[in-house]
Formats: sequence, structure tokens, C-alpha cells
Amino acid sequence: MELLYYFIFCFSILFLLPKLLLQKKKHLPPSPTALPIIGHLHLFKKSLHRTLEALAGQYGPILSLQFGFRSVLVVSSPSAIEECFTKNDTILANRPYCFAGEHLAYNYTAFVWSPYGHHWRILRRVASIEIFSSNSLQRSSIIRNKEITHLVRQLYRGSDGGKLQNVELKSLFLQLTLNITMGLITGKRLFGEEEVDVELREKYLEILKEQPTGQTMFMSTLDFLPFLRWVGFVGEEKKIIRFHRKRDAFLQVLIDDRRRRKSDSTQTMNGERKKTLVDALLRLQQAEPDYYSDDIIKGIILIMFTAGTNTSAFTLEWAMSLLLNHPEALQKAREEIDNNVEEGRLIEDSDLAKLPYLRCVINETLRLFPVAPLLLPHVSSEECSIGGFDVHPRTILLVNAWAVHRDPKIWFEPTSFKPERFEGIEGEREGYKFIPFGLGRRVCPGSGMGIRVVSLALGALLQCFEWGRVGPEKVDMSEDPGLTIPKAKPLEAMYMPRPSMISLCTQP
Ligand code: HEM
Ligand SMILES: *[C@@H]1O[C@H](CO)[C@@H](O)[C@H](O)[C@H]1NC(C)=O
Ligand SMILES: *[C@@H]1O[C@H](CO)[C@@H](O)[C@H](O)[C@H]1NC(C)=O
Ligand SMILES: *[C@@H]1O[C@H](CO)[C@@H](O)[C@H](O)[C@H]1NC(C)=O
Ligand SMILES: *[C@@H]1O[C@H](CO)[C@@H](O)[C@H](O)[C@H]1NC(C)=O
Ligand SMILES: CC(=O)N[C@H]1CO[C@H](CO)[C@@H](O)[C@@H]1O
Repeated sequence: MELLYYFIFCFSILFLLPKLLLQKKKHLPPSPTALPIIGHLHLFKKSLHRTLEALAGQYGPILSLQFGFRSVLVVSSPSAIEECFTKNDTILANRPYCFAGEHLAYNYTAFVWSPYGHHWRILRRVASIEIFSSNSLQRSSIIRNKEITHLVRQLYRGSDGGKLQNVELKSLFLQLTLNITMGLITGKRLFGEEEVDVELREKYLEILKEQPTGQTMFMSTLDFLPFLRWVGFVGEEKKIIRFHRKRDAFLQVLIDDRRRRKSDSTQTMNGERKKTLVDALLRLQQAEPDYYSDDIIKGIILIMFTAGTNTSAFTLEWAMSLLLNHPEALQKAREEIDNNVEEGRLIEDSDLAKLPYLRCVINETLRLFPVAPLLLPHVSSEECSIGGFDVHPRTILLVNAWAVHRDPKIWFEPTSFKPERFEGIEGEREGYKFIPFGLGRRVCPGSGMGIRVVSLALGALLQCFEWGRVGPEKVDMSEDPGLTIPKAKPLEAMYMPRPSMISLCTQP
């Protein structure tokens, strides 16, 4: 018997050895020395996009790393990015399995986490039609305008006549984008149901306090070192499950509430207007109850909250900070608005096409501060090759947009704020050197909506108020580390109403 085992053992070695040797021969990208077991996980200690930018400078734009048990490929040059998202796009269109996907994203059915395939395609199409199509964007413009007007009036009420007044903008921007998202989902504000709205909002903010970080949601240590899940880190997992239960209950209330309303109010108030995102999704559910379960609907709503609020709010905060540090750009953007939007009316969606400089300011903001500096992790489903290097299946792909956006070989004076650099740049091979929304099949579907929110809010703030810095020193532009980069110090500014816009701010 033992002899038999021995024989099998030798036999398998004989077969495996050449395979192992061959695998070693694979042409892998350069890699810094890895520590035992954790590999390069220690890189997470500091700001990951900056660390990877420095490593790319040292080892070249294609880098392989080891995060615990998982291989990682980091690309930081337009040509490598082009290869990833053209010829190899399908292979790299997957998302890594991560325990957050299971616990926080309805077992990978919420489509940010969903693997590339049939289900992802369907949900992405549903979202495109119901949320991101130009028709839907048109319809939701009422909500954006209403919330931005609300913000402007709130600021006006807090102002001190002709004197400059201090205001903290970060939390206002977060409120604004949250209110817009809430409006899209439930439509409450629109229908004069303000009280219910406030209650739901409070509940959501309460839940958010326990929100895991972006890193936990996509690249948790538990994903890289799964044995920790059995050792003592399970507390972390329990916390996340508890958080999910709370959030799930909240999302369920949102759906049930609309469902009840739909059945007892017989579509009175001008039917068409009453369409909210939840209504649209419930209609899909009626048609195909098996596919569009409540979990699927909650997954879509959840994505609106997680992908759609902080991204826009942070971009708005960075844009305003940059303008405060560059008053001449602020002045230029405002003049453009004053010359193209009649006095006494707030900027609207249809004005945006006439405001190229405003768009340049926002592009330049997204270049310097792409809120997802490493995009979201992708993963390879098969063997492929990038830049002549071999990439194994199940390798996590990180795209360092931050590094590309600040590469002096690509951009002139890359760290300076120069919105003009985007003038007349259209049509060039922009595609691979300016990628704040990612690219390929997994490109951000919310870019149009995000740009609108940021442009309209920024435009309205410039239209209605004079702005200045709190002191003579420049606004501190350091960022907090993480997968989305918030400004480390919440933005404060001085403001006062512009006389020409007062009537607009005081209308009922
Ligand atoms: C300034 C604002 C925004 C920025 C900079 C941004 C950036 C990004 C980036 C970099 C990705 C990852 C792309 C990739 O995996 O390669 C992404 C994905 C995504 N974003 Fe955005 N985003 C913004 C606003 C929004 C908004 C407003 C929404 C929705 C309301 C949204 C919804 C999504 C969704 C659903 C995905 C996942 C797509 C998929 O996995 O198929 N984003 N975004
Ligand atoms: C997720 O789905 C897989 C198979 O589809 C199943 O084995 C697993 O238990 C599910 N996890 C949860 C948390 O429902
Ligand atoms: C957001 O909505 C809440 C509740 O309706 C309101 O109190 C708050 O002023 C709004 N914030 C902004 C910035 O519009
Ligand atoms: C959004 O950002 C705020 C402030 O940085 C944070 O407290 C909150 O948890 C974030 N929310 C989400 C959904 O990531
Ligand atoms: C801003 O960047 C986008 C790419 O995300 C590009 O299509 C657009 O033309 C740019 N706009 C301006 C005015 O530079
Ligand atoms: C598997 C596959 O399609 N790999 C392609 C990835 O892109 C490189 C470079 O463009 C091609 O050479 C590979 O064939």
C-alpha cells in the first residue's frame, strides 16, 4: 500500500515538475521584493495610488505585485491601458471576488460587483435605460435643479448681506448629492412630501455612520489573506454583515413604501411626473417577477447611493478648492456664465453646451483629483498578455489613473491647474491619458450624470455668490488615502451674495 502511494507521489512529481518549471519561465512584469505571506500588502499603509505611482517610476509602467495570495497587475501608461481595454477588454472586464461582494452587494448581483456576463449586461442595460439615458437625464433634471436651487437659497439665508461670511462647503456638497440621489430614487421632494423625506434621510445618515471604507468594499485584507477569516478577523466580517442588515432593511422600506403608494393611490397626480426610479424598477418586477426580485432592485438603488453621491460631492469640493486657489480661473468661468445665461435665472442643463470653459475646469479637476484614482479593480478571466508580459488568469488589474494624469511625459506641468489645456483638445487620442471614469466595458455609466451635477452646482454657486478664501494662505489640497480620495481638510470658504442674483435667491 505504502509503495503505491510512493509510486503515485513520484509519478505526479514527474508530471508536475515540467509544468511548474514552465510556469516559472513565464515572462512576468517586474516586481519589487515581496514580504513573506503578505507580499506587498504593506503598501496599503500609505496612500496606495501615490505609492504605486512612485513604484511605476522605479520599475516601469507595468508592475506585478502580490497582495497576500492574490496576484495584482498595475498599469500606469496610456499604451498599457490601451492594450488592457481594447484587445483584452473582455478578458479584463470582470470584478474580483471579494467578500464584500457577497455580503454587501447581494451576493454579487449588484452590478458594480457583478462578474462580467449575462446578468451584468442585463442590469447595466436596465440602468442605462432607466437612469442614464438622455431621456432619463432629461426627466431627472427637475430634481437636480430643485436641489441646487434649495442649496443656493440655503446659502443666501445664511449670508450676511454685503459682508463676507464663512461657510463649510464639504458637508453641504455631500447633502446636495445625497438629496439629489434621494430625489431620483423616491421622488419625495418633488411631491411636497418633505417630512417623510427628512425622516428617511436621517435614517440613511444614521446607517452611513457604520459604512465600511471603499477599501473594505473592494480590496479588504480579508480577501487577500482568507485565513484571517478563520483566525480572529471574523469580528470585521460580523460588523459588515450587521451593517448590511441595517442598510438592507432601509432599502426595503424605500421599495415597500413606493409599492404601497402605487397600489392605493390610483396614479392621480399627473401620472408621468410620478415616475421615480423605484416605480420604474417595480414595473419591471411586475413583468418579470422571478428575475427582478426585491434584492435586485435593492442592489440597483444601493449602487445609486454608493457610486453616485460621494463621487460627485468630492469632485465638486475639489473643483471649488481649485477655483479658490486660482481666482483668475474662477473669474473666467463666471464671466462665461454671465455672458451666456440671462440674468435672474439659474443655470440649467441646456446651458451647459454653451459653457466650454466650465467643462474645462471640471475636466482639469478630474485630471488632478480623479476621485477613483485607481478606478475599480478588474480581474482577468483568462491568460492574456499586456505589454509583452504574461498575465495569469485571476490576476487583479489596477489602473493608476492618478499616475497617468500626473505624468510629466504626457502632460505639460502636470501638477499645475490649467483648465485651458483642455481647450481644443477634443478628437485627439485623449482616450487613454485622461480616464477619470475608467474605460472599456466597465466604464462608469454615471459620468454624464456626475458631470451635470458638478457643472450645474458649481455654475450656480459662481452665478449667485462672490467667493474668497478664508485666509491669505491657499486652500490645503492634500487628499485622504483610500479608494476614493476625499479632500483631507473639509473645504471652508468666504462668500456673499451677488446683488444681481438676490431676487432669485429670495423667490418663494
Ligand atoms: C464625478 C463623478 C464620478 C466619477 C469620477 C466616477 C468614476 C468611476 C470609475 C473610475 C468607475 C470604475 C470604472 C472601471 O471599473 O474601470 C466607476 C464605475 C461606476 N460608476 Fe462612476 N463615477 C462618478 C459618478 C457616478 C455616478 C453619479 C453614478 C451613478 C449614479 C456612477 C455609477 C457607477 C457605476 C454603476 C459603476 C460600475 C460600472 C460597472 O461595474 O459596470 N458613477 N465610476
Ligand atoms: C451566494 O451564492 C452562492 C452560489 O451562488 C452560494 O453558495 C452562497 O451561499 C451565497 N451567499 C450568500 C451570502 O447568500
Ligand atoms: C437636503 O435635504 C434636507 C432634508 O430635506 C434639508 O434639510 C437640507 O437643507 C438639504 N440640503 C441641501 C444642501 O440642499
Ligand atoms: C461618503 O463620504 C463621507 C465623508 O467622507 C463618509 O462619511 C461616508 O461614509 C461616505 N459614504 C459612502 C457611501 O461611501
Ligand atoms: C472633457 O473630457 C471628456 C472626456 O472625459 C472629453 O470628451 C471632453 O471633450 C472634454 N471637454 C473639454 C471641454 O475639454
Ligand atoms: C488573449 C488576448 O487577446 N490577448 C491580447 C491582449 O493584447 C495584446 C496586445 O495588444 C495582444 O497581443 C494579445 O493577443
